[in-house]
Amino acid sequence: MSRTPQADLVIVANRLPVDRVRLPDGTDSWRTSPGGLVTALEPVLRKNDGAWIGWPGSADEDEIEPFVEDGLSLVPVAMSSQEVEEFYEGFSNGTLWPLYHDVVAKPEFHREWWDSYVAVNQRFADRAATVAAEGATVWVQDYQLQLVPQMLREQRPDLRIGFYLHIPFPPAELFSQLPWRRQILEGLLGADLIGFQLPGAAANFVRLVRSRVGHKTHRDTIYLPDGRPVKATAFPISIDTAGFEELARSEATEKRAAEIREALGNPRKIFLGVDRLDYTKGIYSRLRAFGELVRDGELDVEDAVFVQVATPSRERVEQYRILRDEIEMLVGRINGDHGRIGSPAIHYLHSSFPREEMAAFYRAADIMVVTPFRDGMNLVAKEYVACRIHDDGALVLSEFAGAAAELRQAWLVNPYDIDGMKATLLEAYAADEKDSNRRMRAMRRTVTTHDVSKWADEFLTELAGLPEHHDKSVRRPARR
Ligand code: GDG
Repeated sequence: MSRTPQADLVIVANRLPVDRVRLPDGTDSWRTSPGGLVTALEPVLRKNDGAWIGWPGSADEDEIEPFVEDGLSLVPVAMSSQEVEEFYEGFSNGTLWPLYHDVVAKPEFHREWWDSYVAVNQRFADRAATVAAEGATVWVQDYQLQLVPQMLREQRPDLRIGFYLHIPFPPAELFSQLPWRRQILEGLLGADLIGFQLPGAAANFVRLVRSRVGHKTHRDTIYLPDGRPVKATAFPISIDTAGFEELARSEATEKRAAEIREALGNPRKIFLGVDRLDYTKGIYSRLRAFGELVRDGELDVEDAVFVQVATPSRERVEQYRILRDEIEMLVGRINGDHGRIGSPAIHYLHSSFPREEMAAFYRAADIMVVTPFRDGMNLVAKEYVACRIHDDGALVLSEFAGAAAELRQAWLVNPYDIDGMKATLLEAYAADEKDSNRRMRAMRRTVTTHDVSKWADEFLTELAGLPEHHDKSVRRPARR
C-alpha cells in the first residue's frame, strides 16, 4: 500500500497533471497531460520534494491511493458524478466562470451548486492538510478552489499558503451579484499571498475586501483582525518559451508547416484562431468580421483563408452546446455563400491536436487572431509569438486579454466592434514587412525574458519572503 506523502511543496489544482488511459488489456495507466502549468511547476515540484493534489478526471471511481508517476507524487481526490455536475459544471463553470468574465454569459445561482462547491473544496483542503509536511508551502490554483486557503488554514496554521487565480477577478459591481460573495472573499483570505494575472484584478479584490468584509488595507496588503497580513498582487503568467521555440525550430515542424500551407492551397496569407470552444473567446465575432471582409470583396478566398481550431470544451454545459451550434452555423453559411470548390473561406476544426501540430499551425500562420471578450491572460497569443522564430507574422489581439498588457506591439482590437476588427484584420493583412518584424521582435523579447518558470519563481519567492506571522490572538487577546 502506498503511504500518503509528506511534502514540503504541495500544489492543489482541480485536475491532476495526468490523464487516466485504459490500456487494451483492460488495465489503467496514466499519461502526463502536457499543459503549461505542468511544465512550469514540474521542475519546482521535483526540486522541493513536492506533491500535486487533484481530481483524476473520471467520476464515481473508488478512492485512489496516492501514487508516483514519472517521479511526481500525485494525490488523487475523488468526485461523484453529481459533484462533477454541481461543483464543476455547475458552480465553477456555470456560476463563477461567466461572473468573473464580465458576465458575458448570464451566471446561474443555485444553492445546491454552492453546497457542492463547499463540500468539494473541503475535501481538497482535508487532503492538503494530510499531505503537507510541517511548515510546508501549499499553492492552491484557480477559481474552482477559492475556499481551500481558509479551510486549510483552520486545520494547519503552520503552513505558508499561496493562491493563484488564472482567470480575471471582476469589478465589485459584478462580483457583488454573487449570493456567497463574502464566503469567497474570506476563503481566499486564508492565503498569505494571492496572485492575479493583472494589477487591476488585484485592486478589485482589495477594494472588495475593504468594502464587503471591512478589513483594513494598505496598497496591496490586507490586514486581518489578528494582525496577519495578506498580500494581493499581480503575477502575469507565461509559457514555456524555450520549449515552444525549440519545437518551432525543428525540421519536423518546418516540414509540417509547409504541408499545412500546401494543403490549404498555398494562399497568400493564412489567418489562424486557436481556442477552447468558449463564449469568452470571441470566436463568433472574429469569424463574422472575416466573413464580411470576404463578402465585401476586401479579401479573396484564393488569397486568404481562415483556419479556426476550436478545442472541445465543457460539452455538457448548455451554453457551450448552444455556442457550438451558433459557430458551426456561421461557418457553414460563410463557406456556403463565399467558398469555391477546393477553397472554402474558413477551415474549421473541432478537435484537439498534439503540441507538435500546434507549433506547426503557429509556424504556418501569417496572422494570428486572438479576440476574447475577456481573458485572464491568453497563452495562445504568447505561444504564437514564441514560435515566430523569423520575427515575421502578425498578432491581432483583443485589448481585453490579459496578454495585451504585455504584448503592446500587437494589432490591438476591441472584439465588440466588428467594423474596427475588420479594419484591423485588413491592416495586419497588408502590413509592411519591416513594421511586422519590428513589432514581433519586441514581443519576442517580452516572452523570452518572462517565461513560465520565471512566473512560478517570482510567486514562490515572494511567498517565501513574506514575514512570518505569529498568531497573536492565540497568546493574548487581540487589542481593540
Ligand atoms: C485559462 C485562462 C489563462 C488549446 N487547444 C489545444 C491546446 N491548447 C492549449 C493552448 C494553450 C492552452 O491550451 C489554452 O490556454 P489559454 O490561456 O489560451 O486559455 P484557457 O484555457 O482559457 O486558460 C487564460 C490560462 O488559464 C493560464 O493562466 O491564460 O486566460 O482562461 O496553452 O496551446 N494544446 C494542445 N492541443 C490543442 O488542441 N496540445
